Amino acid sequence: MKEPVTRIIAVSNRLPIHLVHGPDGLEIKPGEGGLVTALAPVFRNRGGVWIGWSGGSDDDDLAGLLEPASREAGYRLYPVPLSVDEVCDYYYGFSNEVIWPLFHDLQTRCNFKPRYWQQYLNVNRKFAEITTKHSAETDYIWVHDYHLMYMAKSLRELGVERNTGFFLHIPFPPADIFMKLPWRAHILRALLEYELVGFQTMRDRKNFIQCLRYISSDIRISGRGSVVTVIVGDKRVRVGAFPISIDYDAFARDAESKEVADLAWYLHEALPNRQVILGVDRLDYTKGIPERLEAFKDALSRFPELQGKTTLVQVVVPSREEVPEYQTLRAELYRLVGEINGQFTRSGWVPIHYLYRSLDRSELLAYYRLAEIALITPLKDGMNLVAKEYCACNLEENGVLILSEFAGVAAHLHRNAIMVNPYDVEGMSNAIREAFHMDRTERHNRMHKLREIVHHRDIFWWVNNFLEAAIAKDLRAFPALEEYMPDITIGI
Ligand code: ADQ
Repeated sequence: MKEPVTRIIAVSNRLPIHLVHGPDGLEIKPGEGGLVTALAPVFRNRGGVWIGWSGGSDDDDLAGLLEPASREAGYRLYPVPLSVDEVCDYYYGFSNEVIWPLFHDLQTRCNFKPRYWQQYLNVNRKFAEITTKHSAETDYIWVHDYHLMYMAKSLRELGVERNTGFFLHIPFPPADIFMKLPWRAHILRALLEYELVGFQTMRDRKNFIQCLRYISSDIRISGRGSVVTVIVGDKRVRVGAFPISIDYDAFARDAESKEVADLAWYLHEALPNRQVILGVDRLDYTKGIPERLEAFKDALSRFPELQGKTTLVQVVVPSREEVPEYQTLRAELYRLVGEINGQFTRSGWVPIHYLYRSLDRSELLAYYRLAEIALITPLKDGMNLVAKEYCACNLEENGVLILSEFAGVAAHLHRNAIMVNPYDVEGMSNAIREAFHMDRTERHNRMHKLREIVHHRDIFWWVNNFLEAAIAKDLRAFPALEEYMPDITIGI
């Protein structure tokens, strides 16, 4: 019989920090992205530990820098040092040139280099070794995302006994796409070494189970509902759908603050008598940004009543800028924005406001609050937290959500959003027109229901659901830091 779990250890590719070169050398900033946004409120002050790569080179001296970051974060941070070769082949190579495009159904973008796979195995083993060093048998090891699918198997190979769970933040592809992966059986068998494997949606879970049938005919499934037990030969793993969410109350409360309200008013005053259409994405080819710009262009051409009456504010957060494909995308976006603005701008009206930078929280929330329409059209997305954040911040309940059918979040929000196929430019353009003309009552009814759904299933609901399935405990079982772990330290 195993000891009861007393502490949670999160393991992810990146620590929830961001290293930047400032005038006085390296500085630390809080990280961005879905995983950080999702887990930070959960770990803060609960004695948690987070293990991951700092994002820097293996000889950075991080001890002095991580100390204050750790204090501020409210949980311990243990870095995994990675060499330049490891970053190249495990992170840029296997994770971002193989798994990322394949799992987003874009297999023609994959680069299946054998040396990437070898480095993926090496780095997963390194993560396993560092996790072993900083954990005990009573800890629950919660591994995040596609960079570390092999980690439970690495722990086993090291002969280490730990209770492990895995959550995949991106989609799991259908079998006919997944089976193109040269190392498909290795990945599937590695995932079977976790005690619990979580996906964003039931569709992802179904795809995973379907793939397992390709490697074994001896499969049994027991149980019903969102978490089932899958028995493959002598392996037994629990597999579930856990749609990730946001800290709804924090978003709604902050959106209500005077600072955000004033900023929202000021930003909208600069765009008088116009409906603001908002797009917010990381720079990534899966987010469907060029297709969205084409749709806006099509809408301006076919529905001239939108000219002068709508402004598309497209925010793009720089991401993976060292990768040539992302540089190409960035150039394409500049070209498209220039082309559309060049064609339609007239005195007093510029159709697209393009912001290529990370916004601070108040500014992001102000845009969420002021936008009459949110245009969220990824080609494929594990969940998409921006859609949920927009709803939480839409305090006036007058916003319309236009949403891609291929975002995980569509499973919950499809009834009250306007659903689109992100590959269908004319369909998206029609949706923009429909949103523009939607009357006040319908906007209110739809947004009210959307907000209820997001509120009901927030980030705490998500964590509790995962932990219930993993260790039959919820967050209340992990007391605030002051109660049982008074020293906040950073270990290297
Ligand atoms: P991402 O692909 O990063 O995450 P998403 O879910 O949209 O996608 O999260 C982006 C996060 O970045 C949001 O929380 C948002 O607030 C923040 N952000 C966006 N623009 C910003 C800006 N300009 N300035 C500051 N912050 C900004 C991956 C998967 C998703 C999955 C998440 C969580 O690809 O499908 O939803 O993990 O599991």
